[in-house]
Amino acid sequence: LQSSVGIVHKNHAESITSFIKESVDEELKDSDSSKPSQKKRLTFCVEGNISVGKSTFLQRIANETIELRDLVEIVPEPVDKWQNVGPDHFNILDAFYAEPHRYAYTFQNYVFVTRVMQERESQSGIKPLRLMERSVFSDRMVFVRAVHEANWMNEMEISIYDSWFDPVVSSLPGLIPDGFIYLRASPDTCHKRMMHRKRSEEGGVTLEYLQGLHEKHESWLLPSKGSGSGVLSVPALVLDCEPDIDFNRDIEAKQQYARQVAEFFEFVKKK
Ligand code: UDP
Ligand code: D5M
Ligand code: MG
Repeated sequence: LQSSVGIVHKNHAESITSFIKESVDEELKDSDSSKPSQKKRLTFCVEGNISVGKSTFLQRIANETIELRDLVEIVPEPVDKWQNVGPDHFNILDAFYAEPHRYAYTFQNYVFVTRVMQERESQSGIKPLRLMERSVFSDRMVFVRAVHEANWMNEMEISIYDSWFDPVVSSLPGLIPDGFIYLRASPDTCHKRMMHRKRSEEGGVTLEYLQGLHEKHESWLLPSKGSGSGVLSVPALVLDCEPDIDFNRDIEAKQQYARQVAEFFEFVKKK
């Protein structure tokens, strides 16, 4: 297992403009001056390609290791909400994959809303670290780019998305994490794990789609590949998830991941 702690390249979306950072800086300044001695609870977002193992990693290392059991609360991605929308129990994840041109924008809209709701609902936890599966930044930096490139969202839809993304994010500073944890594996490995998981909506998801998502994760979260021209500095821990872990047997690997997360927590806390 390899890891590196690096400063993520500041640029979480071309569209995240400097006023987002300014509003966050203001908020930190305010909270610093009013409650100087109160320890801030930290939030890390766990990022990575479809089926790399984010949910498994969160469940197994957070609940089953001494290093993290008392430290972290986990917030899974709201996939269940996407599979069950409104009184008709509409499955918008399925609709997106079945008719991407029709549903890409609507799906992004709902994904954003459900992530905001989850962030709010998980604010009151008491453990020192909140680990959330993905973020609005992965939506913007990975998926929106991918669906735009595939022409599933047209220029008008991208413009509408961008018209609200910056202002809404800047008004909700809780959406901006203190760190990212990037679970990294090859698209081939993610594809194999996805086929093994057999989520019914994902039957038509191709290796090529995963390759596109992989490249976007890499240029966003790998220090050596980022453009470095952005405004939002958040550190990232990169964890090699290429080797298959048997979470029931490979206790040592599980604990090594847990130690790395705990060390990253200490590193970010001191910043
Ligand atoms: N998985 C695996 N080895 C690992 C991690 C995960 O075989 O080291 C499997 C896991 O059992 C599941 C699939 O990969 O069947 C996808 O995992 P998960 O749902 O956690 O991925 P996510 O989409 O949340 O990243
Ligand atoms: O992600 C859950 C599923 O949801 C997977 O099929 C990818 C999809 N997903 C998640 N966020 C988005 C956005 N913003 N756009 C398009 N598709 C998305 P998993 O990686 O399995 O936990
Ligand atoms: Mg998951």
